[in-house]
This record gives sequence, structure tokens and C-alpha cells, in this order.
Amino acid sequence: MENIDDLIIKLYEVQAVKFGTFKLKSGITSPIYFDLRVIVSHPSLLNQVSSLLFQRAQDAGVQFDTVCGVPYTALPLATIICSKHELPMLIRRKEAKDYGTKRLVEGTVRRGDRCLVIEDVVTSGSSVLETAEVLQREGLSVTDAVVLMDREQGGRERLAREGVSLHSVISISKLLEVLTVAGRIAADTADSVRAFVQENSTLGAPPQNGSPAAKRACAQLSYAARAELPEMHPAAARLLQLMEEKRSNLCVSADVTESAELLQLADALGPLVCLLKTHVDILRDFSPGVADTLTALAAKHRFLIFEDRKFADIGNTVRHQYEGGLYRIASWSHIVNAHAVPGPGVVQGLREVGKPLDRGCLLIAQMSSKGSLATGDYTQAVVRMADEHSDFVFGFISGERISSKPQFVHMTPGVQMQSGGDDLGQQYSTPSDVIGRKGSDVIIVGRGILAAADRVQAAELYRQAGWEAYLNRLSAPCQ
Ligand code: 5BU
Repeated sequence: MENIDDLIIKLYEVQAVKFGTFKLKSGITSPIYFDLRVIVSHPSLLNQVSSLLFQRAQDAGVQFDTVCGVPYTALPLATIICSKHELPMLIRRKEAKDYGTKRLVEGTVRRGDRCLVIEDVVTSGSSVLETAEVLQREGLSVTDAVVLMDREQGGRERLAREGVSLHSVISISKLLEVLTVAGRIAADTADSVRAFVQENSTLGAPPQNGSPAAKRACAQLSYAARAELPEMHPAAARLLQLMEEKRSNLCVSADVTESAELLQLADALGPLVCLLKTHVDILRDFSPGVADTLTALAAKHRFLIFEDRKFADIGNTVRHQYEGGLYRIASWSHIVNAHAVPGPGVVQGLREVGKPLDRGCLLIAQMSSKGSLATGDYTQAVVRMADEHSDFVFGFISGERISSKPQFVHMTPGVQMQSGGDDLGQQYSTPSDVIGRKGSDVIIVGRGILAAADRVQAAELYRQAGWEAYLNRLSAPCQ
């Protein structure tokens, strides 16, 4: 206890905690401000904080295999803890942009390891959650976080809802009490901080869009229930209905080069799939009649057509590419996709053509290929672009659920029964991983089916695997 009192006084003396009028990032004016970055200039204080953080985790009986500090202030704290106790550490990157090969987590990641998160100050809990999510995506388990200062504004409760227990060394109440008793601050200063904390608590706030709890809640809604949601895009509603009706979240990627084979595939696999994905420009012998027959087969077997065109030009050009040319894609493809690289103009151009026809568009937020540049901040920017154009964009091509809005459908390519890859950078995940663990909605399978001796039998196996993973996801208990 004395240790803590002593620490609080020292923090005050080095101005790691200040009282006055401070404008926070959120625009709110606060009577208290923490700047724990200054402790790096006070080595004995840095050591003291680190050992108290470690002690707190020990006292709470937290079991962990590795440690990760929330960048940046907690990085040196985690380093000292790991160095002193010879624990393996992980570093979370927080660069403004992540380029292809740069990893989001540095160090040796062993899937299934328990990672303790270290943080300096917790207010709403969002910075801890953000780091926890990145670690969880790498396959680590994050159940506990230790923090030097809990501002008692709802962060602990929010983290608990997301399955992370917060252990704090100092609470704001304790800080105010010690500083008042020591005569460092006046009683009315302490009172105004208490009032501020109460008024600005995030306690009771619903799970935020994109939080793990919101994503879980969404992943546990049935396809049928999502089809009925208000503001559902008509193509998405139709797709989700078909999925439920046919018990299929399988999209076959019909990557063949002869029209006759494409049509034969559509007829044979049609009953098993919710979607048929085409690359019409790899057909050696495309003619408008092919699109007509495909449309008739889609109606007969109740599936939608998805031309994987990956539009990526300025609005005016993609408008022409979508509507005209040899392929007249908009006239037969229910769904298309686009890269977000050109900016919102690409969506606006496509929308001009597709919206009047009730067509829908997916944005490519992540790719399955090795070294893809579509990661991190880029992926987040794609989600924002989709949010802003949700009258035409109804989902994503991504490796995992990246938006918690149930209106958005997530589709994942790079799926085979065994994980692995090809020799041109394709990377495969399994149906249960994609639908179950990653929370995506649709598996896209090409060569896993096309290369099989019996394509119908292979497609049926993928349909079953995808559907089982979906049923398991629905019945998984909410954590
Ligand atoms: P495969 O045979 O299952 O590897 O085929 C995958 C298909 O999905 C193929 O048509 C690709 O063009 C498509 N694809 C992909 O593999 N990865 C991506 O990120 C995107 C599309 Br976008």
C-alpha cells in the first residue's frame, strides 16, 4: 500500500498527472490529465511502475505465456517486465500504414499462447481492445490486461464484456484520495475530478460497431434473420434467403476457359451453391448467348451470379466497363466487386449503372494472396467507404468479418479443405476456419472443386463443411 502511495506522489511530482483545464482528443474539457510518457525520463520510477504492473498480474493469478504493451507508452514497461523476468515479448506495430509484408505483430507468435496486455491508462478500454483484437487475429488468446491507471470511466466493464479482465495498479479514486491527504491538491479539485469521471463514464454504452462483442452478436444472427433486416440491400437479402433455403454458403469459382464447360458446371453445381463466381474474361469463346444461358441456369437452380471483375479505375471508366464492352456485365451479373484504391469515384461510377438494376457491389478489403497490400488501415478505410455507400455496396471480399453491421455480407476466397497455398502466392484456409473462427459468411472455392475427379461430390463436401461451420457458429455460446 505504501508503495502505491509513494508511487502516486512521485507521478504527481514528475507531472505524469496534472490538474487544471485540458482539452481532450474527443473535444471534452477535463480537469485532470495523465501524461505517463514522461516516466521514461525517470528510470527509477520506470522500474517501480514496471514491477508494480508485474506484481499486480501475479497477485491476480493471471496465467500468461507472453506479454505485449499497447503502443507506445506501455512498450518500455512491457520491455522491462520481460527483461527482468525473462519472458518472451511481442510488439504490436502501430504505423500509419502497413505495407504488404510488414507484420502487425513482431516477435515469435505461437498460436494459442496466452498474451498479457500492458497499458498505462485505461479510459473507455478501446486502446486495450484494439491491441487485443490484433493479437487475437494472430491466434493468441487475450484474457487479461494490467494497467497502471484506471480512470474508472467504464473501461473495466467494457473490457469485461469483451472477455478481457482488467487489473489496475491505481484507480483514480485512490489517486485523488492520496493526493488530497498529502495536501498536494485541494478537496474541491478532487471533487471536480470525481464529478467529471462520473459524468463521462462510458458505462452501459452498447457494444460499439466493430468491437469483438458486436462482431460476435452479428456472427450469431442467422442468414434468414439478416435477410429480413431493414436497410438490407435487395441483392444481399436475396442472397441470404437463397443461402438459408439451399442450406449453402458455398460460392463456386468457375474458373474455366471454355463457355461450354462453364455452363455445364453451372448446371451441375447450381443446386449446391448460393453463388456462381465467374471470370468472364478468361473465356476463350464468350458470346452474349453464354450470358443468356447462364442467367437461365441461375433462375432454374436459384443461385446468383458474381462476376469477379475487380473494377479499379476512375468512375467514368468503370461505368463503361460495367455497362458496355464485349461483356455487358451489368446485364447479367447480380454482383460485382471493386478495389477501393481509386477512391469513392469507383463506387459512384458503378452505382450509376448497377443501382437502377438492383445490382450489388462488394469492396475488396483484404486479399487471400501472400504479401497483399490490402491490410490494416487500408482495410479500415474500405469499411468506411462501404458504410458511406451502403445503398450499393453490400459487403466485402475479406479473410474475416471486418464490419459488425449485419447488413454487410463477407465473402472469403482462398478456401480448401486443407490450409496451404499454390506456387503463385494463393493462400488457403479451411471452411470451418473461415466461417467459424473468422466469422465470414460465404466460402469461395475454385480449384478445391474444379480439380476434383468428381466435381459434384467435391462441391457437396464443401457445402456441408461450410454449412456445418455456420450452424456451429450459430449455436456457439456468447462469451
Ligand atoms: P482457387 O482456385 O480457390 O484458389 O480460386 C480462388 C478464386 O478467387 C479465383 O478466381 C481468384 O481470382 C479469386 N480471388 C482470390 O483467390 N483471392 C482474392 O483475394 C480475390 C479473389 Br479478391
